[in-house]
Amino acid sequence: MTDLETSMATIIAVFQKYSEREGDRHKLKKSELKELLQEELPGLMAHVKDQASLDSLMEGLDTDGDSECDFQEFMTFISIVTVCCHDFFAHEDE
Ligand SMILES: [Ca+2]
Ligand SMILES: [Ca+2]
Repeated sequence: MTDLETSMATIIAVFQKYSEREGDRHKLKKSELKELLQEELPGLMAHVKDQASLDSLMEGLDTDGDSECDFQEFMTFISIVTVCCHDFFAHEDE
């Protein structure tokens, strides 16, 4: 596989690793999302210290309002975070 194909497969595998733990196998409930963020995005989570911040992050992600994060919602979140990282590193070169 190419680097990009591997990256896409990795994102899917990471999502499933957490979404399968409890309840709906294809969705992240808040506790699963929290574990994913803490274990896979510790740098980002350093800025999400309290429960209120996590709650508002989860609400922002949950566009269809079912209190779970499905893969589409997860990808939207990953896209935003990745674009922010890209912008950050783009400005570092200036
Ligand atoms: Ca689940
Ligand atoms: Ca949802």
